[in-house]
Amino acid sequence: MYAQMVTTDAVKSAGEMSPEERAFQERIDRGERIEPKEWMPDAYRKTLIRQIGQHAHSEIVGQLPEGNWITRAPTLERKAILLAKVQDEAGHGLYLYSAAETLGVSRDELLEKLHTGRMKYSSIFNYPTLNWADIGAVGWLVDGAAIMNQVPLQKTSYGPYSRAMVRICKEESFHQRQGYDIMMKMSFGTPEQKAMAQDALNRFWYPSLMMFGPSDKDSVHSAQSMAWKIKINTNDELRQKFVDQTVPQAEYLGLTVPDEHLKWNEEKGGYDYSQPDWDEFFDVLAGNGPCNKERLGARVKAWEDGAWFRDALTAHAEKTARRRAASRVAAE
Ligand code: FAQ
Repeated sequence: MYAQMVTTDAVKSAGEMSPEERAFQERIDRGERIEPKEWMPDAYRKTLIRQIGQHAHSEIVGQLPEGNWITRAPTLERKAILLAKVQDEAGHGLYLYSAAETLGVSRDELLEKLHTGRMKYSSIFNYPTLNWADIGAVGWLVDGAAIMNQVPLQKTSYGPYSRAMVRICKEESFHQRQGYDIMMKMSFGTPEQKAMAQDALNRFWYPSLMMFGPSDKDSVHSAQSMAWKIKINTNDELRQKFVDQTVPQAEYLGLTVPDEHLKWNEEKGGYDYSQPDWDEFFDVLAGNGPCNKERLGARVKAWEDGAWFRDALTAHAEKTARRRAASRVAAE
């Protein structure tokens, strides 16, 4: 089973809805934002927790493949840029965990689910970054795919999520540009550098296409999530837009997209392209990608290593509260 049992695939018709559900759906249809303390169907809340939580996890797990390259960036300037980007990802995780918390779930609960494999993070981060060109490819393709997915989410129906997305999207576009800048440097550099850039594109192309999720016919959540405007576009619509945007960028770099069937289709006004290997995608989701164990292991270790710090903060807060209470009693 590759999806969580949050039943969202059967969209209720207006006749099947309770009066509360109908009023809620009408608010969504009018384009109103739903705010934390307002009534919402339980499945809407659960779907948001699932999506926002998974998104938050992706941001913090996504720090790992890039963080690995901070010490090995080729120049001081590249190091400073990469450091800023990796810090931004931590910030995105924090905004998103905070948005999820407004739905009544704690950050600790979400992290516990991540650590025990009950929540997912984006499949892309289970692929390794083997050399510096991969850092370019991650910025260009992975952040590029993330922006394609997230710009529409600025209009998502849940207020805290849509507001978090506004800032995240601004930062993601800096991330995408820094990645493309690395790819330009390498593609217009020595033949060896260009070969590294091509190799990175070859390895990251299909995993980037997988970021948008399974094809529409296999997407279990799309129909209900779109009715609730938790998702604005289908997985295939966004994947197509990403391909159409990225192919000319690859051409500018003089690189070849690793797809022999890639062809401009005048009629549809977009490229025809090959699907990724969906068996590989489901296998990565099942925990069998090249880096799943390493990534999850690193997150669990970070959590365990931080236990003393969380304990110290709690002990300090308790001690301060006790002192305050004692001085209040003494003053009375
Ligand atoms: N990886 O029915 P659908 C980033 C799961 S942020 C893993 O189509 P849905 C920034 C899906 O969760 C990247 N799992 O599901 C960055 C569901 O399983 P569940 C993350 C995937 O929710 C850059 C099942 O398959 N972005 O990269 C994936 O309608 C560089 C059925 O699929 C977001 O999370 C996948 N690729 O659509 C950071 C954006 N695809 O949950 C650092 C918000 C599908 O029932 C460095 N999320 N699944 O167990 C979304 O837009 C949606 O959740 C989708 C999936 C489009 C990802």
